[in-house]
Amino acid sequence: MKLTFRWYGKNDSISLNYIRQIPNMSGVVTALYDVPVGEAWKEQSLIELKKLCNENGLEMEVIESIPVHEEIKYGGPNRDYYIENYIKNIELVARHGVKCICYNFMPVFDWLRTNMHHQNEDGSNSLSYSYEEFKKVDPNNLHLPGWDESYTKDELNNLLKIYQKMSHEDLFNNLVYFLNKIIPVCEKCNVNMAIHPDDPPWDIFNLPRIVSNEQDLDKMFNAVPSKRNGLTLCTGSFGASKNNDLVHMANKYSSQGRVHFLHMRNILYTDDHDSFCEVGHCSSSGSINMAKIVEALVNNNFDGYVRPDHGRNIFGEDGKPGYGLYDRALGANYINGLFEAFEYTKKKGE
Ligand code: DNO
Repeated sequence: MKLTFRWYGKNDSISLNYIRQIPNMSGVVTALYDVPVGEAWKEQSLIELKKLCNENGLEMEVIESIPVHEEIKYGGPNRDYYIENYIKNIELVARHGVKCICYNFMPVFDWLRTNMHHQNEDGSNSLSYSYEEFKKVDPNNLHLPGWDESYTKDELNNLLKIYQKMSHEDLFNNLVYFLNKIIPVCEKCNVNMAIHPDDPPWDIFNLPRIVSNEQDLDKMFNAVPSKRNGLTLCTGSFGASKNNDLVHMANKYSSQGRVHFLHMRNILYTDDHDSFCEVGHCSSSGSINMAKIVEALVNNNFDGYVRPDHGRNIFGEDGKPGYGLYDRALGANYINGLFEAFEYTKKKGE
């Protein structure tokens, strides 16, 4: 595996020099975050970004994300224009050594939480999702921070209206349309596409979601079988649904060579509904057995990228929710420990 760390570019309060000090860190996962969704990226900006990483001893082999324009998702009249731009971006990043692109196909919203600063007993805070709180949220009047992109109220309402007419099947067909155009390009330029699961993995606000569980993944991989069409195995996202068997999924998709990227995050279920709180990365902190997932991946010779996903704010840090330094650094070294132990055991048994 290659250990990486998400870095939000020059505006990130965490310096590359700190990131490189985390043991075994190979590189950062980043993007040109200031380009409007759907537009072609500028080569010069990418070159500068990569130069910054490399000067600090870090690689830039994973992009998270090249966001997918909503017109591609809902099949709007300009989708081919946006797909052409997407292809240009794949070709561009591939020319500069990128091997893996993380993206998602969630309509309108990316990840969703009801509290960005849930107070934990130990004085730390983290992101959480409460079933009760969520019931009170009015999608037409949203004030929930945390998305990579934001809309004006009118834009949001228009988008929500468009999607109300769409079924899961419509959205799925648009995903397949998109993949059929981009995957041949990825094959030519040796780039893996790693779709990020829905977070949380169920429909929200009556919007269809189609990357939530094993059935969804099978359907997508059957429709577009190329191995370039792969997955970001996000333990916290899939894990939020008690119906997802993460160890089975890790085994199955890594044996198929489809896990290109691993996001490691633990959550604690806080009620019998769908509520959860994000916790420290190790298994004893939450509801997910992280060791068994890593064991499954190592047994299937997983050699993709890994990053610690959302951390808590600890040690008095007031970091970007989910993306502070300290807890993710602890998480990174926990990941190092798990992989080292399972890889050692595997080698010994061979
Ligand atoms: C949340 C992230 C997501 C992810 C996108 C990929 O912390 O994992 O925002 O980057 O869904 O497009």
